[in-house]
Amino acid sequence: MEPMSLTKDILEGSPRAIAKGISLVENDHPQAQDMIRELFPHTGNSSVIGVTGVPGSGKSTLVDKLIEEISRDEKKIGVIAVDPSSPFTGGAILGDRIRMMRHAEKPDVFIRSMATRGHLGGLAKATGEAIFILEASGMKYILVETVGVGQDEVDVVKMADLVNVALLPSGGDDIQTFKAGLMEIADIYILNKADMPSADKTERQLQAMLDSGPEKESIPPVVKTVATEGEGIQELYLTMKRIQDERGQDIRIERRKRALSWMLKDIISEMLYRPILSGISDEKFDLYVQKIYRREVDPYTVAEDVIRELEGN
Ligand SMILES: Nc1nc2c(ncn2[C@@H]2O[C@H](COP(=O)(O)OP(=O)(O)OP(=O)(O)O)[C@@H](O)[C@H]2O)c(=O)[nH]1
Ligand SMILES: [Mg+2]
Repeated sequence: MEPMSLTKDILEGSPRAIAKGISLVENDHPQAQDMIRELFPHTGNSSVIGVTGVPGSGKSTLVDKLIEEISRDEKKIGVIAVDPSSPFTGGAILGDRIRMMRHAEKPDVFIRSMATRGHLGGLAKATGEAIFILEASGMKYILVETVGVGQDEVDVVKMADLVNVALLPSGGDDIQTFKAGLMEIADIYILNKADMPSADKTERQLQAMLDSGPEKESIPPVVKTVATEGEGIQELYLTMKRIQDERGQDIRIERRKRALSWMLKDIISEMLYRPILSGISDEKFDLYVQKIYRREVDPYTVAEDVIRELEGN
């Protein structure tokens, strides 16, 4: 079979084709599956860097500055901002997040936002596919920004080879990661907004927390940054490289396999789910919900009925 011309254009690094490919993935377009199939042999060779953290901790500003820093070494950089709030916008987002878009003018930097909602097959699958597209297009570094609230978002960042957790100074006694459940996944802590007066206090709290934390092979380093000024960004980049060098291949392989296993589960459930969902009309579905709501029937019985009916067909 002739490869799709879209696939060929993605492999050649055409930004238009990359954007189109990610749209296919976003919209669960039937063509997406063939495209990913064809791209797949060309994937798996980039460095995928996650940047997560509580809302407003400066993730987008950090990514913006990291693009600048990394592009000194390596020109081809892809960025995926997984955005929980905005519906899919084709990469145009308002406010501070738009700042990093200035890099989108550069021929070898590709930036794209993806909405977290509305993926039939789950967020891990959609993001994983977008990463495949960027890898196949020859991006050597792929940055994935995602807000660290909610299990889905946390799972996405766990697909990265290296996870940065951004924190900001807090006046209070608590460290935000406790709440967000990001403790276990950080390879590097970025204490951003180090220009704020409470930064030193937060740094001490964080260090104390890390020192008293559960036994770990290595305690994640803490890098202080003022992202708006670009302060600490070079150190952050060097720390990322150092960790990746020190670790060797084993951890990377383990992470890659874990990401693939999530994707595979998503893909299997989507393949099972799609015919079932398309087999029920919206009206019928609403009717079921009504019945469940009135306690005429429980949701398990309905689910079994639906599946049995489809199997009968
Ligand atoms: N004072 C100070 N402000 C900063 C710093 N870094 C980012 N900001 C500001 O903090 C605000 C939030 O920054 P973003 O980069 O949008 O944060 P974010 O984590 O991407 O936000 P969400 O994607 O909405 O969760 C913006 O107004 C930035 O200008 C910093 O180092 N110091
Ligand atoms: Mg952001």
